[in-house]
Amino acid sequence: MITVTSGHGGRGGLSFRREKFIPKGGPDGGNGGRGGDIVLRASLQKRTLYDLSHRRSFKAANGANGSSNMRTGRDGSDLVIEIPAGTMVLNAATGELIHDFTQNDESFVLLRGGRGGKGNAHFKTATHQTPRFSQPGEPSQSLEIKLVLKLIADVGIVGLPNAGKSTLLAAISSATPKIADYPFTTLIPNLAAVYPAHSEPFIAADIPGLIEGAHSGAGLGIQFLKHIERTRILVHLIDASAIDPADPLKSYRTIQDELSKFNESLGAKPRILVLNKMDVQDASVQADIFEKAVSQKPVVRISAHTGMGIQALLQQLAQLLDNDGTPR
Ligand SMILES: Nc1nc2c(ncn2[C@@H]2O[C@H](COP(=O)(O)OP(=O)(O)OP(=O)(O)O)[C@@H](O)[C@H]2O)c(=O)[nH]1
Ligand SMILES: [Mg+2]
Repeated sequence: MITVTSGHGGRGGLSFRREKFIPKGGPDGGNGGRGGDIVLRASLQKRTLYDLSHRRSFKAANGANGSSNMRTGRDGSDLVIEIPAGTMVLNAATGELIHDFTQNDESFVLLRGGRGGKGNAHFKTATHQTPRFSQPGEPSQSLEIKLVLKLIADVGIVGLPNAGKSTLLAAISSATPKIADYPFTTLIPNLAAVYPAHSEPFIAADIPGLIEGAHSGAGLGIQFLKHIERTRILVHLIDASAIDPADPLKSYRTIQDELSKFNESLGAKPRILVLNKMDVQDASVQADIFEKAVSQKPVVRISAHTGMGIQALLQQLAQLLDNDGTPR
């Protein structure tokens, strides 16, 4: 839980002109400055809420008071708190959802700073030449919030059963998921940290195999589509050795359809198409046929088994996460 507080407005100035030869100068108190806002901003540079876990409170600057000579007080600067896209902001007291950050660079003003008070110059009228009062600034506001990261992983590995998803996870991390040559080996998502050579580490999730009708509950069902929703980008893994030359896009379409039928944003999630099992004889022939038929580019070829193409895939993933890591 974090407490955030906006800045209060500065008080209006209370002052009268005092100059030689002008014995009765008019009121010249300037207005107070505006208090700073509390702004939350979804940033690509943030992948976890870890930094925020060390601090319990955040406060924006107050507006400065107005002063003599019609000087307006300085505005308090806004406090911008950076969070990862995919963060939900909840009211800690009521549990109510205040804002759901779905886009990078999205900003949301959580609390407005108080307006500055008017200086006494503002209150001068024809009948009231010497106002001996000024307005206080608006007070600051405080709120207790809870930040929840909806994402379970940066990269979700999806595909038909047996495509080699768990083998890929094992190849890119130190995880040791169960791997077997029958479908539905993986029953719950496996998560693991991946450390690419020259970029930020990320979390990958090996999602249980999807089959046709998953969006309406077939196979291991809808639960896993929900997991996929909580990843930033996807690796769509296809077993190249199983591509049917007569209908090369069949398995690709099956997964693609399931994702879009579950919901539109899932269908539109950034993804990399990966052909696996390139070590198998004739896989490259099938891969060529597939690549000709599919419009989505690029298509990365790997063998999770031998490690072929894995480094190139990791670089592509790191790049996509850096450039387009939108959660939906
Ligand atoms: N030849 C070859 N076999 C592979 C490769 N990757 C995976 N396999 C084999 O394919 C089979 C399925 O691999 P898994 O990693 O369990 O597949 P999965 O996609 O996790 O399957 P589910 O969890 O059942 O959805 C296993 O027998 C693996 O050894 C590869 O690059 N080349
Ligand atoms: Mg598996």
